[in-house]
Order: sequence, then C-alpha cells, then structure tokens
Amino acid sequence: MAAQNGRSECLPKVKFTQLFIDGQFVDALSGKKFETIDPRNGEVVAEVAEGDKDDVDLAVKAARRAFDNGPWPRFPASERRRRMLKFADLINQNVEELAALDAQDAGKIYNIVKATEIPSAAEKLRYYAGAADKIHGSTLKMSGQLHGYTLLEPIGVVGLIIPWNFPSHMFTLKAAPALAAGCTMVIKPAEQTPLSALFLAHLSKQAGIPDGVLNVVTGYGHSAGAAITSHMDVDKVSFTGSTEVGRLVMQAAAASNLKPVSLELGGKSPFIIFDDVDVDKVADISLSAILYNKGELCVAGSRVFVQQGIYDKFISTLLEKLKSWVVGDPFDPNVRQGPQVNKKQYNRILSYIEIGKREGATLLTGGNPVGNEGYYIEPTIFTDVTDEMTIAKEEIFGPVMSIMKFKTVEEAIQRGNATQYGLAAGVMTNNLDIANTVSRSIRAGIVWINCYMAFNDDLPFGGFKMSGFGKDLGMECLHGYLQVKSVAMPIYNSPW
Ligand code: TXE
Repeated sequence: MAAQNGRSECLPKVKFTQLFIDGQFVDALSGKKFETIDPRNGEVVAEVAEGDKDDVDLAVKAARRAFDNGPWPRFPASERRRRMLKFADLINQNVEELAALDAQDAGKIYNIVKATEIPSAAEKLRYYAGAADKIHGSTLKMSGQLHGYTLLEPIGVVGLIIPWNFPSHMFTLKAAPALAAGCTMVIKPAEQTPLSALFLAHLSKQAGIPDGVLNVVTGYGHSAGAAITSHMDVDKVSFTGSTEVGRLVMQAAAASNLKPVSLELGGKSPFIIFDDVDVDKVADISLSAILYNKGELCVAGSRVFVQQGIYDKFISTLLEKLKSWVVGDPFDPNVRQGPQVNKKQYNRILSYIEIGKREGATLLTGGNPVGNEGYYIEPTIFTDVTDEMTIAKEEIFGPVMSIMKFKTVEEAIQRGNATQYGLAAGVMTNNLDIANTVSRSIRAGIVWINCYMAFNDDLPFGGFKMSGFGKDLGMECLHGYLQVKSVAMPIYNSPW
C-alpha cells in the first residue's frame, strides 16, 4: 500500500453555486453561503448558497404551482419520457465534468465515477422514462351493481434528501422515478457535496424539464432538510442518510402533515464466506465490499464471517492483495482509494479504530492516517472481533473490516442476523443448499450470492429493520411516487 501524489489536471471549473428554484439560479434569501471543501487537502472548492426554511418555502411553492397548474403531470407520458431521455443524454455528454465535481467534492475515484456512476445515473432516467407511459391502474368487477377501477396518480410535491457518498447517482436515483410519475420536487443534496446537484439542475433545464418541476436547495440538514420534512405542502419525502436523522424525518413528517416517507438508512452488513469457495476470488470481492468508495457505502460488507477451514488462508490472501492497494489522490489513475469525505467522517473512523483496539480486537493491518494532508486512512482489518464489540455493531462508514471465525451454517445465520440493521448481505459458497438456506434466513433487503454490490435498476433496493423501509429502484420505487385512487359508479340493470 502506498500513498501517491495525484495529478489534478481533471479538476473541474465550478459553474453553479446558487440555489435552483423555479428554473432560475438564485442566491439564498438570507444571502448566506457555505464552503464546500476538497477532502484531498482541506481547501475550499467553492462557496455555495446556503438555503434555509424561507428558500425551501419558495421552492415548495414553485413545485406546487408546477404540479397544480403546470404541464409536467398533464403531459402525455410519452412527452415526459422524451424529456427524461434528453436529460439522460445530456448527463452522458457531460460525464467528465460531473465525475470531476463528485471526485473533488467527495474524494471519489475520478475514473470509476466517470466509467460507472455517472453513466449509471443517466441510466436511471432511461429506465424510468421507459416506465412513464406504462403506469396504469386496474378495472375491477365488483360485487353488487357497481363498476370500479383504480387510477394511479402522482403523489404531488416530493422532497428528496440525498447523502454525500454518491452525489450524482443518488440525485437521479431519486429524481427519475418521481419525474416519471409526474411529480414535482425539491431536492436537497448533502452540504458536503452540493456541486454536481446544481450542475444536474442546469442540465434538467436544458433537457426541457419545465420550470418549477425540479428545484434544488443546497444547505444544511438541520435547516433546509428539516424545513422540507416538516413542510405542510410537501406530499412525500424520500430520504437516504443516517438512522439517527431517519428518526427525525419520521418525527417531522408525523408532526406536520403525515406525509409518507421512505428511508434508506445505515447498515452493518454480513459477508459470509463458506469453506468451499475459491479463496482468491472471494478475497477480491470482500475487499471491494468494504473498500469501494473508501468504505463510505451503506451496503459495506463490514462484518466478514469466515468458516474455520479457510480462515488462515483467507487472511493471508487479503494481506497479500493489500500490498498493491494504493491510497491517494482520486484523480490519479493508479489510486484505488481516495480521502474520506470530510474531517468529521475521518475523525469518526479513526475513533472507531481506537475503540476496536481498546475493546480487544486484533489490528491485523492499517489503522493509521495516510500522508500529511487531506483525510486519507489506510485500509484497516481487525480480527478476533466478537459480536458484542462496538466495531461489530455500529456503522463505521470507512475502510474498516471486522473478521470473525465461524463453524456451522446455523451459527453464520444467527450471528449474521445479530444486528439492528438489515440492509444487505453476501453469502459466498458453491453449495446451492447453503446459498438458498442463508439467503432466505438473513433478514436484509438484498442478499448477494457469490457477488457483492450487484445493483440493477430493475432490482428494488432498501432495508429491513433499522436500515429503513420503502424501496429505491425498480417498479416498487415508482409506485412510491403514485397514489391509488378508486373510482366507482353504479351499473343499472346489469345482467351479471
Ligand atoms: O448523515 P446525515 P451524516 C451514515 C453513516 C455516516 C453517518 C453520518 O454512518 O457516518 O450516517 O453521516 C440531511 N432533517 N450515512 O451526518 O446527517 C443532510 O443534510 C432533514 C449512511 O452526513 O443523515 C444530508 O443531505 N435532513 C447513508 C442527509 O440528510 C437532514 C449516507 C444525510 O445526512 C437533517 C450518509 C434533518 N434534521 C450517511 N439532518 C447511507 N444510507 O448511504 C441532516 N439531514
């Protein structure tokens, strides 16, 4: 593992720093701004408008007008589809700029974001554009002298609150189904990563999304975010973030207009490896499961359960592979792992590493900051971790793997489920019986067999237990932006 000084010729020029309300870039009413920081060095990238309650109110009013009187929900669905497809094309045409904004704002690996996350963000729009004209209710043959049918109507003005770990990707993941359904929206990106959201807002206008349909209010969670969740005229909130804030979102929704919410929250996902696997291959999968996006990943495979027969071999294989793992500037093509998103997250991860040592886990490798500037942390592996230790229970959201040894299938299931979370799980085995037994027994919203982080636009994603409820992706998600209206009329003299 080596730290590298990166090349920064791909650094973006920041073009948009104001709120995007009713199709215009505007300053916050208060005139306030906040700084967004480059995690490679702690320097200021840009000053961005700090929206708060009053700005959210303006944005909600614009979205309400666009919903109640504007063309978007009234367009033939094929017109919504056409404009969403144009939006997707514009994202592809601006892939380098978007990738550079996310790499600099969030410390993400530029080449990976460019090759996968931005194209995938565009695909979300295409997937849901294809669904826009396939939204329909059902006709019901009712008992008695009644004819009935259901209409699926857009739920209205939606608030979309997104985190900092996948800024562009999360933006379309939430906006695309809402757009397809005919909703209008106020999007609040995370304060750590506001830049790509504003660029995407600009592209949405170029694509012909009418004014007021898609508004972006940058600002802090406790002010702008809370104003969305407690707003009386927001009809639904979709939130991705911490479990702690997920609770506040529900409370605010309950205390205001009882808006429905969907919550995608934290995780402590088990990654279970049985004796019969190809250790080399599974070691690679397990490393990406915890180190992709420097562990700032809600589905991170952070609790690795290894069956006793391959335990020693697995550990030595991991250590061997980490020798060529490069931590450094995310714009450097040789680098595998960039800096943590900000100082707070960096300190939080280092403090969990200290807790792990203090509680008696063995620090097998890593555990230290890398370099003299920025928020880089070594890939870190603990062994001899027990289920009761803090590092086995709490979400660290960093490059820290905890390894536990197990003997039987039953033990793996019981310990895999011994968590308050239920977002994701991995089971690595060539035994179909074990794969089926474990995947059916683990209480998590998604289970990957012999792979990890295998996402697809068609595959609903969302947690069980304290990882939240409601789905992103798939048709389940689209239905979260629709409400069912039942219509009934009498039939006189029906022969049936
Ligand atoms: O999250 P927050 P933070 C987890 C992860 C991480 C921890 C803390 O464990 O270490 O959360 O991260 C907005 N009302 N995840 O503090 O605060 C906020 O502005 C409304 C997992 O950054 O939950 C941002 O837009 N909104 C997660 C978003 O919520 C509020 C990804 C997420 O920020 C708000 C991120 C409020 N009162 C962190 N307070 C995942 N599931 O992927 C904040 N926000």
